[in-house]
Amino acid sequence: MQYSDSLPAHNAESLLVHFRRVERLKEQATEFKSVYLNPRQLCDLEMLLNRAFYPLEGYMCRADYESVLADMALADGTLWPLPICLGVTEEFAATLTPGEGIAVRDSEGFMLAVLTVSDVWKPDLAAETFAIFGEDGDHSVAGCNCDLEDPWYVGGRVEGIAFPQRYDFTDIRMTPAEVQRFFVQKGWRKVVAVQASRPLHKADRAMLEEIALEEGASLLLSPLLSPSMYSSVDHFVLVRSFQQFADTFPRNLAKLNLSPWFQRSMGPKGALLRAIVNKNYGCTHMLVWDSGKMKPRLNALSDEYEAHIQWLSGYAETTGVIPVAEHCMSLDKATGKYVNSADGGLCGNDHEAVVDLLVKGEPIPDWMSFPGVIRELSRKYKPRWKQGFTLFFSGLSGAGKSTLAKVLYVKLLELNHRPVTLLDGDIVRTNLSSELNFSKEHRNLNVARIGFVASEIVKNGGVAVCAPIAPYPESRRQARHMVEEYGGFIEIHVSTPLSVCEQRDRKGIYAKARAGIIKGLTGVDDPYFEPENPELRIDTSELTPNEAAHEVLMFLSDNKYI
Ligand code: PPS
Repeated sequence: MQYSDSLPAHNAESLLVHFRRVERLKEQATEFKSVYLNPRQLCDLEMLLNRAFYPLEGYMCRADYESVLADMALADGTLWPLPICLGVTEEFAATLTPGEGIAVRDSEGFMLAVLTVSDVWKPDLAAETFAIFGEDGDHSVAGCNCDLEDPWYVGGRVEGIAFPQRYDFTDIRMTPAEVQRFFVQKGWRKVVAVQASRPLHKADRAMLEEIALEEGASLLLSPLLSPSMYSSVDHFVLVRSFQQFADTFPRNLAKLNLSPWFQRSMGPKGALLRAIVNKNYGCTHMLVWDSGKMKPRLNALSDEYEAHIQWLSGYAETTGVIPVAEHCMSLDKATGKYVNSADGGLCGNDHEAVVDLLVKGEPIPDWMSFPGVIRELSRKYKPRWKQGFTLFFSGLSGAGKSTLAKVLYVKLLELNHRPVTLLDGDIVRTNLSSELNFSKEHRNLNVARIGFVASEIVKNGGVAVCAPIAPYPESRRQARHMVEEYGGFIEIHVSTPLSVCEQRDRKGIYAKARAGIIKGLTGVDDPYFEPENPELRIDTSELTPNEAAHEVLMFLSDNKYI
């Protein structure tokens, strides 16, 4: 369906169209097909709409895409290193005709833009990966940032209706035009863009001060977000730590901004795109981190890093952004200050060390970080005795999980350190999973639900005591993964042998299974996969409930949870 012959011109600062046009598009959209964007695609759309991807006026058409892969330039010759494409399913692509409008929506269905289709094609993903990375590319990465295995691409001009809705930190989210205007107002003619995916500390502060001085520039500080973690504590901790870090600079030296740019992990070409984006925010320089440097290392920049900086410098005239390499800073013990250690010595970032000390509950030396940054980080990285944790008992029916869980529930309440919640198999099956049966799929779902509830409890500093059979490793792993984002996960295999469980048979369930009255009982005619690396293994055959509970309490105390 052809919905418009002549598209109105975009305004310079964003791809958002006039409200009269928005009204018209909304009327027409009832007949449009829709695409729903994932969090990464939403970031890309926002970067198109706010013109961080200037001069792009929409998703790349096929000619631009092919030219970008072959020559690192758009079809008109403008330098552009990476594809910015909209990926859709083959099924959806087959329904599209050039000229028609597609409603581009967020996951809730809110229409953010209309895309006028110009091209629809099937990309050769292997060729795309090779063009981006060369030989050793990761084939799971595609330029469309869609989660489709076999995407088709749709290119075309975009008319923006609204920016994606963001509710967090709205006071530090500025568009490229706003940032650039801020620089002009302040008279900042040179600005170094500093993006980082980890909190910054005193060594970083000293390095940035030195770079600013050397270049005669101010700093634009931006935490690098991971779109999928948008709702997690990490996101908030990172941004809040950046706010604290930015506050340590004089006002005329640094500005904090949150942009929808996310780390693409697309090698040198990703860094080149970042240079173009930074130029669109009004920056003149950009700090390029040495991505290989995770741990403290002996001074000397790696050859690979130097080559990367040189390669980027080759494009500085075209992008208008000069890449700046990291400085190696090391602590001068006499003065307690960081100095450039280009002449030798140990350097590296202190973040891991700060986190390590926080988790151990040890004080952070003054020279390492700032009180405000530490305060923010200590909300996430708590010493173990302040973290929430989950006791996750797994074992056969009758193994003693519930008894043990109940004893520990009472003992932990008695200690009164944290709120304690008991998620016994029966409680969960009655209140949370009443519609589930005992198939593999439903058992895994049941255990995943337990993991989710436990992670919410742990997130808020509580203790969850769980006691499902949990016969399958995949859902136990999933539960661990969910909980460990926020605190401790202690897996306890209650390894009482089947013969003992069957002998106890308090519920008469084994007798029924042997008589064929119930089917699929774990241990009888349904599998139990033993945990390979549980924190504890307890066989209750020879232990009283109190003795077994004591073993768990000893573990908790040895590991500083209590
Ligand atoms: S699972 O596998 O983790 O989802 O199981 P769970 O939620 O812990 O539920 C186990 C309790 O349900 C009763 N029951 C069965 N267990 C295993 N297999 C079959 N087929 C079955 N049918 C009912 C059983 O009494 C379990 O309770 P516990 O406390 O473990 O004895």
